[in-house]
Amino acid sequence: MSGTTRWPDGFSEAARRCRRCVVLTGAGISAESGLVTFRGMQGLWEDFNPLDYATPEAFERDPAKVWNWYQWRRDKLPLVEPNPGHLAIAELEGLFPEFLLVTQNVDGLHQRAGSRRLVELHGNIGRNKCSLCSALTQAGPATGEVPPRCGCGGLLRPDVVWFGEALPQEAMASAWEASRAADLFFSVGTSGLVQPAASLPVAAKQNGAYLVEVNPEPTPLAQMSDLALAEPAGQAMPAVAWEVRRLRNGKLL
Ligand code: BJW
Repeated sequence: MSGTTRWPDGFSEAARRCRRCVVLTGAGISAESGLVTFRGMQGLWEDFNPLDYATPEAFERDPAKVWNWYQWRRDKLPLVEPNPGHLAIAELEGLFPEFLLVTQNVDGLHQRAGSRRLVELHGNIGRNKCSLCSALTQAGPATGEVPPRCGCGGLLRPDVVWFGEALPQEAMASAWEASRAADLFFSVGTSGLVQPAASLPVAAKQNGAYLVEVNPEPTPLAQMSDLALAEPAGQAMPAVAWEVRRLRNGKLL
């Protein structure tokens, strides 16, 4: 969709009337910043088995291997920037009376793009968590011991959610509440395969939201979406923000 393309009437109506907007993002939103996604060709899971890197059992078996993998991913973050997709989502936040960005990403790029009303479902790679006392600390530069230890003696791990672990309770509760109440819901750059995040757009749709999916590849969600934009997020989301701004003409209500 570009600024000159005709948007479906259903979208225009939903965007004009919307009071509560939710955007769910996944790794695809950061692809155009140069961060690889998890699934699909050239995804992280092509080269790294998630069972060896993204489970508590993997960390117990070989903490140094898991720590080094996350350190390798952390080291890339200062080298990348938010892209037009992140920036457009940050702009959407100011165009609706109520707005929540629910991200599965751990890369912090939404915050760097200016998003403030957001919850992180899978944690943040910029923090560490003690595997013994659960104390949280900012991740610092590499030190001698791998992984480093907390003051209590426990091994530090990245503060991210691995398979089989519960999602942060407060973030998940906010995400459910906002999704069920949403009248406009965008699912952007996620394969929709990982639960419970994948159920949020379904809950929104079942509760009457107009559902928009943005993903260049087909996903299970496309079938139930009111509008499926098969485009990269860095192209689609600026066009969405442009159209929403035009339709709402600066009005929040
Ligand atoms: C673009 C693009 C562009 C590319 N523009 N788009 C019910 C049924 C079956 C299984 C389960 C179930 N409930 C729970 C489970 C188990 C499991 C699960 O879902 N497994 C399935 C995979 C089968 N879920 C869990 O274990 C979760 N925990 C849980 O449910 O706990 C219950 C519990 C309760 C109480 C006590 C104890 C437990 C935890 C899930 C944690 C996921 N963690 C990861 C790693 C995070 C840390 C890290 O970064 O390393 O999170 S896995 C990985 O997948 C990461 C992502 O956030 C997540 C989702 O992936 P995402 O973002 O969708 O990325 P991709 O790569 O899949 O897709 C990218 C998309 O972008 C593609 O579609 C592209 O086409 C698209 N794209 N370029 C727009 N330019």
